[in-house]
Amino acid sequence: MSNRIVWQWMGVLAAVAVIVAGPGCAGPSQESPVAEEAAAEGTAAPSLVTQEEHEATKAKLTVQFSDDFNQAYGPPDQFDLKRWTRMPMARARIRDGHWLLEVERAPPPGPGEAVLGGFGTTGKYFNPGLAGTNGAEVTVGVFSHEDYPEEMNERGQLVQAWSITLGSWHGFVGGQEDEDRGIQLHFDLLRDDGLFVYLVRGLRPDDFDKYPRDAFGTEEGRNMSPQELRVAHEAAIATGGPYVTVPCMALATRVYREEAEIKDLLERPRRWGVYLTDDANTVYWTLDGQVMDVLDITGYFSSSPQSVEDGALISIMGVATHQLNVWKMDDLAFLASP
Ligand SMILES: [Ca+2]
Repeated sequence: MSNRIVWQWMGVLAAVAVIVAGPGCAGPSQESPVAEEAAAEGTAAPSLVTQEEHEATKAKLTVQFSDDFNQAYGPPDQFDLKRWTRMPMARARIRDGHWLLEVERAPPPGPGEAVLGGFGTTGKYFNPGLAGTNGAEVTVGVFSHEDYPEEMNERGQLVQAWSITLGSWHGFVGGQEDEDRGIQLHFDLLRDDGLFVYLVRGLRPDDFDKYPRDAFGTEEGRNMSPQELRVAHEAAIATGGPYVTVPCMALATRVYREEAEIKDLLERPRRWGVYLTDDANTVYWTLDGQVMDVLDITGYFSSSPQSVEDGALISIMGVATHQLNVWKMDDLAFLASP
């Protein structure tokens, strides 16, 4: 493993601390602070992406990478380690035409210390400079883990989190170098609390002056209980727009509280997508092809063009607290405008 990946892994651990402490609740956010600023300066705000625009654009994209996982890779790796770089703790297998991402820790079974792992593309994808439109889609099926006594469950504990990150490094958003750039779609399932879906980007120093902030990473936050941190996080989300939640800049947050809607999202295969369009000035995510949240991020990638001059790395990661954690995925595709 290169020093660079080790260093990045330290950043990942910071992200996990946030996930385990538990984020808060909110409805969908579609604020666009950059657009607001542009309006204030008297210039036209870039138009955001409609469902019709997404479908028309997507129809013209070319597939740069795809895998339906119908072909097993065989021993010793059991996975395509030419196109993928394995990160610590992670294993992959192909079973019944699906990609199983496994992250495991030592016994005993049941909820305990959070473990994380995943795979990042060995090479870069998408257009140079993220020009035009670039996106990734993958179907995520049912998450599974080992059996354990039910009484080990605790309210608010992390059940599982999954992420897809498009950026200049391998791993989660959080703890990168100043010049790194990346965006991430991830969801966290907290027991008896809800499913939280976040669209985030890397933090920039001036974000702290521009946006509301929760208590993660603050001096006062260091003395807070997990519950107090959670209340502060919910207050930041309740502002309805982007907010700083160290180590991320949260652009949009959706929270699903009802058991039926959580099951509907996690207990049958759903297709999660994340796109950059308008030369990476706009980011959005899709669920089963439907546009969910669209944000203007003008200036974010263009302030470090060298970070994505050859395209971006794509990482798919899982975090969970069981002994053996398995995410079942299928039909991965990376798309780019010609
Ligand atoms: Ca398949």
